[in-house]
Amino acid sequence: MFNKVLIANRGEIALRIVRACRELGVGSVAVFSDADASAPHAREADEAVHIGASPSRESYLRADKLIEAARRTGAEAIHPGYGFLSEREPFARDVVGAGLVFIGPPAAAIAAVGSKTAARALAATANVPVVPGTTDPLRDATEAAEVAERLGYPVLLKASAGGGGKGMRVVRGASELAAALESAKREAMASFGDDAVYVEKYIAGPRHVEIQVLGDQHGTMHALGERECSIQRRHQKMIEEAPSVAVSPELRRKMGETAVRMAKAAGYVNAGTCEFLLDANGDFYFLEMNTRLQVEHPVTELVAGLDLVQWQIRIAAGERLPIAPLMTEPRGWAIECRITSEDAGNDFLPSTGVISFLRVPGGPGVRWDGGVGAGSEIGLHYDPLLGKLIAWADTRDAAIARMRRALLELTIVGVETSRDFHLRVMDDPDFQAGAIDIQWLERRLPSLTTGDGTPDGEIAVAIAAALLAESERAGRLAPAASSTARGDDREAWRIAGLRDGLRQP
Ligand code: MV4
Repeated sequence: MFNKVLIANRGEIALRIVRACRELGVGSVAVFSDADASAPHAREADEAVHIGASPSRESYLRADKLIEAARRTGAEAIHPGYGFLSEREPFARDVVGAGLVFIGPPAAAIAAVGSKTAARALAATANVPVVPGTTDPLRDATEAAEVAERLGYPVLLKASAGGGGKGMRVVRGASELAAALESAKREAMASFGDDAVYVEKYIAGPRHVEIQVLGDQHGTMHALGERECSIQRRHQKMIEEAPSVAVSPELRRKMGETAVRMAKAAGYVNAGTCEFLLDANGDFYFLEMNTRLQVEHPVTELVAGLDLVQWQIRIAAGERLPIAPLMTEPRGWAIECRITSEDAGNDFLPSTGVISFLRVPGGPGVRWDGGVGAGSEIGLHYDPLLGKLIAWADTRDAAIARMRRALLELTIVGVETSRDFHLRVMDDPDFQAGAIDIQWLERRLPSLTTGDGTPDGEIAVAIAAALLAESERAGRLAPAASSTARGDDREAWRIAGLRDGLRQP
């Protein structure tokens, strides 16, 4: 096992990796930018190295500084987390070139599935179902029309270099095709500097279901069940769960075998994810492979009963996975809500400020993977994820009730957050019935983001009074500085609680 691991990331995922290292008895080295000088991830790690200015390209995206920090501190391996450099083939190669271990797949596996079209072609050779269509770029509108006619409308134009839905166009009939091709090409060129576009049959109203895989360096590869990730907005996932209401044990086995076949074809090692579209008939189609630990990995951990980050580190150190399946059937149900500093009532506008108060939920079956504390300054340098709230219970209904309870306990003062939005989703009849697909959230947004009718001024006064009273009790404020009498203190919390739906009036 390693003596020391450098964590090339920040926020909740850096802290998550620190925790895994500590449980394994492995030392941890955090890195931090100017903006993160007093961030929890840097404080909690055994050591912390300053790597540059606040903008990511001057810090968390600087491969040279990260590798140098590992060398200087004597770390033997680098965990990239997600985002930043985690899926960059050159980074994985440079880490190994510097005599360090990359805690992730081999650079060649990242390359094998890095481009969507390369992954699609590889899938086809591995007998992994892909959406019917082309892989080679369309030469012109005539060829596009021929292929579309053969597939049958509606079809979907996709940018070969694509990602995040850029350069994607639904085409419902021949008359729309030429114009859609032109605009898809234009957008692809503007976004990726490459105007190659190909065409697929359009799958209407599917779910986004992904399979977690885990493989060691000795040829053992396991599937760890699915995650349902259909609740997303503009290609940003907001709520994930495991298992999926749409996946039977039989389908789980089939999708699992398919994902393992795909991963083996890519020469994959470590934790990875195969993304699929699952249609209403139970047919599934490979979309792409993510070659990193994912944000939503905790829901898999809770129903599989294992620690994915610890396994990533153990696999990178050369350990063997058991030959027997790590998970047969998921146990219970897990749901994750991404808590972001975004104002759902205002088109999810990023909100900035200092977190003046943070109450983290607890109790049975509740997990908070956070990256901020009271005093944290939330700016615009990094993505707005403050933390992830994960609830586990025996059944889906009980997990929803538990998530609702935990969301009510979660109190963040100082920035707007997505908490209330998540509460509304938990209370939504469609969500409760599991009747969701990839378009559900955007269809439903108007009713999920309207105000709750409680005057903001009253809430602010109640929370401020309660905070003041808490400070006073903690001795941070002299009683004279607080105008809050004992009785008002309880009253303030009562008003704050009413707004939260914690108590009946
Ligand atoms: C599709 C599709 C329907 N039919 N392909 C969106 C981003 C890219 N990764 C793949 N995407 C889609 N491909 C066919 N043939 C619908 C989507 C899609 C989507 C997929 C997964 C999660 C969210 C989505 C939101 C909109 C569209």
